[in-house]
Amino acid sequence: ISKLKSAVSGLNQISENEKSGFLNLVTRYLSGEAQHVEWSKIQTPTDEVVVPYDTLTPVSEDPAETKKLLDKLVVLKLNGGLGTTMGCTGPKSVIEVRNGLTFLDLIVIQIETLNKKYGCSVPLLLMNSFNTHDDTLKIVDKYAKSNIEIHTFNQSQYPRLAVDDFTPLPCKKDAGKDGWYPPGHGDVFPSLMNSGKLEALLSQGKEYVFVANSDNLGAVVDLKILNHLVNNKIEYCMEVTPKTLADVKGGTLISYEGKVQLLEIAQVPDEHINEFKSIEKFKIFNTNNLWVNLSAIKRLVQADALKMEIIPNPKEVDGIKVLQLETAAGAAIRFFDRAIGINVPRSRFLPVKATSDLLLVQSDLYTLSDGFVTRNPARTNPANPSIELGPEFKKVANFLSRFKSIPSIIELDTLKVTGDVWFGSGITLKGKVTIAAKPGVKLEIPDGAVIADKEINGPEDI
Ligand code: UPG
Repeated sequence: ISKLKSAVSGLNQISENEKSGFLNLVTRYLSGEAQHVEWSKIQTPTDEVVVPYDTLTPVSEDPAETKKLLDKLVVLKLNGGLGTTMGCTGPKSVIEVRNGLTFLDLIVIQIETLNKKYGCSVPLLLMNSFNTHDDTLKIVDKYAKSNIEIHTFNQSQYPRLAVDDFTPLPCKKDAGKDGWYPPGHGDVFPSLMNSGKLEALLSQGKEYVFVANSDNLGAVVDLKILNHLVNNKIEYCMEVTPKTLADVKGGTLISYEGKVQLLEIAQVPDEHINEFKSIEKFKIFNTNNLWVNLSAIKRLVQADALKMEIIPNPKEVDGIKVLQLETAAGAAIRFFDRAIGINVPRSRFLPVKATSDLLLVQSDLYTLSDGFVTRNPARTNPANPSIELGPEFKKVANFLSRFKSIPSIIELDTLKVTGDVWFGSGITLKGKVTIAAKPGVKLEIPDGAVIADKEINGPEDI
């Protein structure tokens, strides 16, 4: 650590706060401080700890009361991540989701609508990383005339560590941006404080921050939740939702030694992995929609009390094995007083992680109004279709070029597409559909085709 300390002191690209935050994280990691979970002590949280959404008290119909409530709120979107997994350069939030509007456009329109409706002034905060800062600022400029205050701040920038000798990569070689990393969204708490934003918000009378992933289209302000938190003086609330077999990796909430706690798959002993993944014992998972009291954040950051589990993330830069240590915002739940989960409807979790999710939200399964994406009631099946697209569709640009228009999927159950497949316009897909082009052969689905419960391997099958 002392060797590392002197190496880090020479890194003049980062602040003193960043240097000490980084050294603390590495020290904690090296000390092997891990949060071991004793399996037999895990208890299923009661309805008092994970409150069912339907039991929340309805909010007052008086718009003046609603305005009072909203005046306490600030919305923060986690915007440090890039769109690389969807084949895009730049921040993920600038990917166009629907009708030419990006994640960021939709977020701004939603808050503008809220502010107009209730005559309030909920500000939007964007937590950027050094990876997303410049591009985001260019885009935020275009909202200068909107009725919302948009603030941006940067999360920490930490050096990647060379695995062989634990030297910060930027001390070893000039790897440019690749020498550094943003240390996960758990960094939101110290960064909010170190940027001065936390103090500024508190002095404006703000009390709660609603934190969410910028790619979750379902993460909109919910008055019933905010009202519940204010009335019950809740310091931290995590929105969880019933787990389906597709969500086996997400963290779950448990009661442990009298406290509510996030349990991640990485903390689960091997012999219990299947139990963890099953949807019988662990029925809920973290949406990463988090509501946190601002004064409580200040108290805990000042006391250096937020010691979330460290997630080691190994990578390789120019053939050098490196390690980056990260933390997650959801893991902070156990440090707050009066922390709860709220079990929300699935509609509050609509993430876009891959182009198959884009297909869902661009289709007739959803409609868009005032920035809000709403599910089409014409679909009777409560579950969304399961969609699997081959690697030809992985990048957004390729995905878009392969569909003349997005097919109607209201009655679709499953879709699996492999090979060089191209979709015409006005296509309808129903039931279970598999489309598999033969290797090296282009397969075009003609305009207006209606495909129901079929496997298509060539034009003769359509
Ligand atoms: N992000 C940052 N800074 C970072 C890392 C991520 O701002 O250093 C942002 C990122 O841009 C995105 C959000 O944080 O908006 C979430 O990041 P991501 O890597 O997509 O997290 P996930 O793997 O999706 O996991 C989070 C929670 C998990 C939860 C899941 C729901 O950790 O518990 O189940 O979100 O999608």
